[in-house]
Amino acid sequence: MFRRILVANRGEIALRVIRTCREMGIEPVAVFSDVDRKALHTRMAYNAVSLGGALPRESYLDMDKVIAAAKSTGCEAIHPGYGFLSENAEFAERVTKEGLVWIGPPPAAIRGMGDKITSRRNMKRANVPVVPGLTDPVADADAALAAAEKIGYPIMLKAAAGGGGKGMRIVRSKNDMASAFRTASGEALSSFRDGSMYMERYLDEPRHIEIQVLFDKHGNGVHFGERECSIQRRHQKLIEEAPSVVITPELRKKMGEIALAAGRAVGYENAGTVEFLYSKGDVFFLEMNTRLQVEHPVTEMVYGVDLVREQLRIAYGEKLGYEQSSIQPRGWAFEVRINAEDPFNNFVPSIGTISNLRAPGGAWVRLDAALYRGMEVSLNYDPMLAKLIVWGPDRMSAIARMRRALQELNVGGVRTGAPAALRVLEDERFQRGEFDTHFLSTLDLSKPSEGEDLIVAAAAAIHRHLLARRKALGTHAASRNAWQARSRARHTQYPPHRPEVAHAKEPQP
Ligand code: MV4
Repeated sequence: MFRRILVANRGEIALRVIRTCREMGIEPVAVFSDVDRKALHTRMAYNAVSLGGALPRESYLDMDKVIAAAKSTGCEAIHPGYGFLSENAEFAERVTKEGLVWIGPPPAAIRGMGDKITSRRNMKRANVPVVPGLTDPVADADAALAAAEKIGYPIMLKAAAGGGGKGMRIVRSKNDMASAFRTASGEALSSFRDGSMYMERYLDEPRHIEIQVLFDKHGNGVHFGERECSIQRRHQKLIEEAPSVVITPELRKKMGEIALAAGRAVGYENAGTVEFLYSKGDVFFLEMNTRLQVEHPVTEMVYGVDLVREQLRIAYGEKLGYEQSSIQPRGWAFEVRINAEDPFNNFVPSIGTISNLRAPGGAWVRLDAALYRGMEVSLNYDPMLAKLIVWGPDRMSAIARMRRALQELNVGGVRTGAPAALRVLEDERFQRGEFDTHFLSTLDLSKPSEGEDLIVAAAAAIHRHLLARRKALGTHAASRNAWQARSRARHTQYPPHRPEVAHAKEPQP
């Protein structure tokens, strides 16, 4: 197995990968930007390399810096996490060219699924059911009007270089086509430097369901069932669950086979997710995400698998070593994304300094977070602070556990979207499984309920008290930190010495 790998990411996913590395006896090396100097992932790693710069493009997105950090610390491989460079085929190629192992799919597979027109063509060729529509781009509004006559309204216009909801427009009649085409294509050009558009029939009130797949380097592939991701706002998922209430064992088998066919069509290796739209019992291939996803923990809870461990084993060249027949779901899991935002103020971002964290606990409760007291929550990075994941033997017990865990969770210093998730979980329609991708818009989040107001008020009071206390204890705290730093130096779990590294900077305590 690898001796040392670079984790080219930050926050909760960097910490999550580092944790599995340490459990496998692999030395994880972290990288950090200037604003992440004190971040938890730099402290839990074997070594930490400063990339310099504050913004992602100056640090986590800088291929040269990331590769230099890996080579200068003697890493053998790079795990990209999600986001940043995780679906960048050019970076994957660079990593391999530099003699390092890319812990992810081959660049050709990333490209094959990156362009949505190419992926639709690949899928049709592989007899994978795609949403009814065209597999050729529509050149202009006139071509779109002509094509729409064949497909039938309502239409979904999509950017070929888009994905995740970017560059999409619903067109309900031909009168709207010209302006919709111009706007969508313009947005795609400015966002992706590619204005190519394609067209599908719009599926109303769909559910967003995805299948987790794993392929090793020896032609073996398995799927780990579905994740229900329909509870989302503006294409940002809020609550994910596994399994899905609408997926029968027969449909799970069918979707799993479709997902594996999709991966094979592009020579896939490592972990990936095939996204489907579910509408009235039918499923249609949407797109494939060529990375480990934020919501992978709900699959881990229900199938008892460590997906990062499997990624590392596959990248190292090991065979999966198990058959599809041995993969069976057990119980139910939910994940709630804890974002720094105000759900009662149109989810406006919330910035501030983390003053405290009360983490929920108890059986089958997992908090994937990289928060620490004093952490600055800014607009520089993704607003997701943490992921709260729970398991239960059935859906209602998992819902009860998630509601209890959310009520226990307290993050001081910023507002979070947790109250919105609680509103979803206590909604009887949701509990009956009656929801689709529009569900969140049916909730009245205009104001907190009396109880929620109290929670928000209490959190603000705790925050004020802690800030005042820290100010009063200022001098004492400074000396305590120095003592902690000295004691940590004595008790670090790794050999006391650290390899001299060209530009590694010790993360400040
Ligand atoms: C669709 C669709 C309905 N019909 N395509 C959203 C993100 C990207 N993965 C593709 N998505 C969709 N594509 C057709 N032909 C519905 C979605 C969709 C969605 C659309 C609008 C608002 C929220 C949504 C959430 C999930 C999926």
